[in-house]
Amino acid sequence: MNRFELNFDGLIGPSHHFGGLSCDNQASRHHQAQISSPKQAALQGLEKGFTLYKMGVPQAILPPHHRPNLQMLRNLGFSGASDQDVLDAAYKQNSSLVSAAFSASSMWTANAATVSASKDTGDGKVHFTPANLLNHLHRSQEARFNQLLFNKIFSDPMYFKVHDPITSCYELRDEGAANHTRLGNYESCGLQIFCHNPLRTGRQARIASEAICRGHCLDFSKVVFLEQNPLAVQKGVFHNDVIATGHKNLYLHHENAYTEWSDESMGLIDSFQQKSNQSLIFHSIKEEEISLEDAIQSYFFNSQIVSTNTEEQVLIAPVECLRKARVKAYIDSILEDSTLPIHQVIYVDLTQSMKNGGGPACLRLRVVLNQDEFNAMHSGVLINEKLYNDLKKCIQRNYRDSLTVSDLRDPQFLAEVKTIHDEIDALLDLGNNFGWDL
Ligand code: SUG
Repeated sequence: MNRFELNFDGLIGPSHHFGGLSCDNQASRHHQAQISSPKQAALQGLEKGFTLYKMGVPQAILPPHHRPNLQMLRNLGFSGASDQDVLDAAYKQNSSLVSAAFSASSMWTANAATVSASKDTGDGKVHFTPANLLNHLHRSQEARFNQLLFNKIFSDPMYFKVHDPITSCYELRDEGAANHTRLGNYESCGLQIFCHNPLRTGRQARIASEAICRGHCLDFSKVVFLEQNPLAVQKGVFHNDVIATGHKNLYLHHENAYTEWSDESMGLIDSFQQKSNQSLIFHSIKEEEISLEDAIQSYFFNSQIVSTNTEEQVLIAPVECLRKARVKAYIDSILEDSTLPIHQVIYVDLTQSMKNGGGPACLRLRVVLNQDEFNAMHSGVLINEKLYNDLKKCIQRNYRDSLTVSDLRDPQFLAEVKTIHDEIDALLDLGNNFGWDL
């Protein structure tokens, strides 16, 4: 049965703003306190998903998590007779806590979970482990809602296994698929690449990835662990998908992305290729071709590589790549290079998400499914022309054109976002009052 990759894009929520909440993420830091446009952000993200859908790439949507997270603020000791009182009390003390409670960061679904295809798992099920995202307060609140969503969308235990997030402690920090790439065709067991950062400030710990591999019953002889290069991390590579991208048999990465490729890793890659009779392309891009700085500023490596319905491979790159002459020239050279399978490039405008450090690949979670698995999942989240039009109308009608951190205290805004979340959940057919009692 033919398997395919279904991309889940995170719909950008109505409270998208520039909170400066991720200190290790240059873009988040640089755009702190600027005026955002939630409407533009959500339309840009939706347009990207619909563009791929029209090219024959299966696409689905994950809803924005409900904000504000008042439970988190109450847990931090803020109280009041009304929800607005709680927000006001928190804002008076520390506005960044209110910013975190309103964060729309669930849009970056590459961090929602690690997903394993049923061809790769010991029990033949598709496995999901929601990421604990414990490195930053605003992101740590995503784990439970993600688990609820996966349980709802992939509810049939015959095909799917949704795990609890890995225990939330610093040694086990996990940021999901942004640090995991599956290589190989979809009809046999793939090769898994997991990347980690041993520094205390790093977002992914190797032992968390190992725990996920055990939970997903992956074959360790087909798992490669790569350590992020501290130099790259220091320059702003906080997730692996900022410095490498892969699809099927191709892995593009910067020459300075990792500390070293150990003999063990090389041996596993060789043995995978021999045993599976597949050749993988590990394409290393040199510093003089694209510098680390240009890679980070353009987010070239955060491009998605997708297969269309004609089996063509297309690079979905952020428009920021057009502004760096060397990056643009490199992309042109990829299209000319007959040893690489990419035939086309499409530049997408995701400026609003990019200003918080999220490019095309950050906004999507890949799930490889066969037809039976696809038939068993919740179909309300699948993009089609009608859902696209309905979501677009909802965004155009309800989302604000501009938003600042101080707008988050507006009592009108509190009522506004609740209505929008309910409307989106209804469009995705998630059921009455979905997730509000979490
Ligand atoms: O975790 N930015 C996100 C960006 C995540 C990008 N994801 C991947 N590379 N897969 C982060 O740093 C900024 C939010 C703010 O500052 O308001 C933020 O959370």
